[in-house]
Amino acid sequence: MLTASTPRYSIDEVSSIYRTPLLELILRASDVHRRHQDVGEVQVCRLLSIKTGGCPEDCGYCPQSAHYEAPVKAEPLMDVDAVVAAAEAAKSEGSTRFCMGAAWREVKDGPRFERVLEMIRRIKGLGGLEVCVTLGMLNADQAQRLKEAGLDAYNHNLDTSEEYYDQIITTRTYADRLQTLRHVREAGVSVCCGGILGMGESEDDRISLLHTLANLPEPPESVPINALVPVEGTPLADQAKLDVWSMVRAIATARILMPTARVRLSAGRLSMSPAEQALCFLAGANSIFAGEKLLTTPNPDVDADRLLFDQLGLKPMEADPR
Ligand code: SAM
Ligand code: DTB
Ligand code: SF4
Repeated sequence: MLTASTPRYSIDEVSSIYRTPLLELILRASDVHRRHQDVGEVQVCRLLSIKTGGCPEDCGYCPQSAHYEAPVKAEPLMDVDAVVAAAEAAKSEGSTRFCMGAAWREVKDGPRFERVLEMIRRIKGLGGLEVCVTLGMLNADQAQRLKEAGLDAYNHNLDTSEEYYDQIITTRTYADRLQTLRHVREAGVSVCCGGILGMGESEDDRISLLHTLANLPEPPESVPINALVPVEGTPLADQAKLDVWSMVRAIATARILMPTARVRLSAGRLSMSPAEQALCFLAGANSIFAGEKLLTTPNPDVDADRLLFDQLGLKPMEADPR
């Protein structure tokens, strides 16, 4: 069983929300947002790649896959002190969530996993930061150990629809992804799960992804919506740029389907104007990644985002682990 036994939403319902005339869709999403959350608050999150490149998976979008010749230098797992220093810097710049990513297919028990657990304990010890990691597939015991170390959230994206998945990734299945999400949920760690738009998928694929996310046994607390960042050397390097309306539609639909979630306007902001980003916030996005780098690709710097927040009258959200 992939999703809840009684789906919360039918595919027709999701499709009709997604295909609502755009301005009406934004107004509806904005209304849902206002009824469930403070629309003036946006969470500021910081990403750090703690282990970069050389990944055995073949995700067609990813510059960290060892299958492609992208301009990313492979680096071993970072030292705990360096990661804690980066978390302290993120906190002093105003982030309230720190997300560490590793280019692993799955977590393997042993000294490297122990090191990640130590990173989590030390960063939680700083106070004021939600801690999230994204390490690939996990078993139930590993999810439990992450919880015990103090982890707040685990990011594991479904990325696209089940129907389109094998066009993008062949080294794992959709069912593998769903199994890890189950382990995370069962360990009591909050779920961060979303996808990427602009990989050549159809509108029906986007609707199907949103339908799956909203029908998970419990909806994710955090839903990152990424626009593909095309990277030279990867199979998706020459994809046409995503139109902003699709991004706005996906964000608005996610907001209507998952009213209490953080919907994160994730990768791709560097190619969006301030006005386009404002439309995404209006459609219900209430979280961003800040700082000049995502994992390996560039992102707007902290000053650009401060200016954007000032212009739009947004304020950064306090930490609230969920
Ligand atoms: N290896 C782990 C995994 O795949 O679950 C964790 C790190 S992986 C880089 C985290 C997420 O980054 C992916 O699931 C994908 O959604 C996103 N991502 C990677 N490359 C991207 C790109 N070029 N553009 C947009 N999002 C990307
Ligand atoms: C997510 O959905 N987006 C982030 C985070 N979760 C880990 C990653 C975006 C990566 C973009 C490509 C890169 O910088 O390597
Ligand atoms: Fe590896 Fe994650 Fe990149 Fe896929 S998205 S190649 S699993 S780092």
